[in-house]
Amino acid sequence: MSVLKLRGFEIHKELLGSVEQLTLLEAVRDIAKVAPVFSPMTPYGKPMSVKMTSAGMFGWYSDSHGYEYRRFHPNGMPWPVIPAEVLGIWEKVSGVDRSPECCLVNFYGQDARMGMHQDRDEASFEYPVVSVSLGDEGLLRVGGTERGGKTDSIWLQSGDVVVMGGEARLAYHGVDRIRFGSSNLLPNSGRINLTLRVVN
Ligand SMILES: O=C(O)CCC(=O)C(=O)O
Ligand SMILES: [Mn+2]
Repeated sequence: MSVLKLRGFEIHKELLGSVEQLTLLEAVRDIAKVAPVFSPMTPYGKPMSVKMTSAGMFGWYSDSHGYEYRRFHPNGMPWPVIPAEVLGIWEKVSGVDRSPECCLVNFYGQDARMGMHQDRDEASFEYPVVSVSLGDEGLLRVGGTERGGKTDSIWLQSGDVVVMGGEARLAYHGVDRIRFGSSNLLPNSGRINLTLRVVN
């Protein structure tokens, strides 16, 4: 376990051991049973390559009208609660005394990627976003607060946790690609990323 800093992004390498990763994976499967993953539409009219669902009071949602947090899954059900194991990670690394209200679950298949963006649909940016990686390695690209500036990249492995707070809270970031099949955690490969957010 070690902590790296990259442009204000705090990367806790190997924070989660293999047993913790398996426990989290089970918890994610339980979330997806109640709140199945779906491909949100971007405001540009193309479905995202990453499949998503959420846990918590709010779930992140996107369609042709834009991005927003919603209280209900598209199937009309409230989102399941954020698993205790996930809240434990937040308590360990977030450095704040408020609980997250959204755990966004991203699933990356072989060709999925996430374009450079800022996380700015939350009411306050004083709370960090905490990101947990499970499964295949993903190439995280991080920049500054202006679109199109200089960037750096780092491979995230299963069990790595990234805290995006302070100067990094509004920094551009994205996932260029994954190394499909690089981890044995998911039987059919792929990458899962959880992001924890204080929404209101
Ligand atoms: O998958 C990742 O590592 C980052 C995900 C992300 O930036 C997001 O969900 O907003
Ligand atoms: Mn993000």
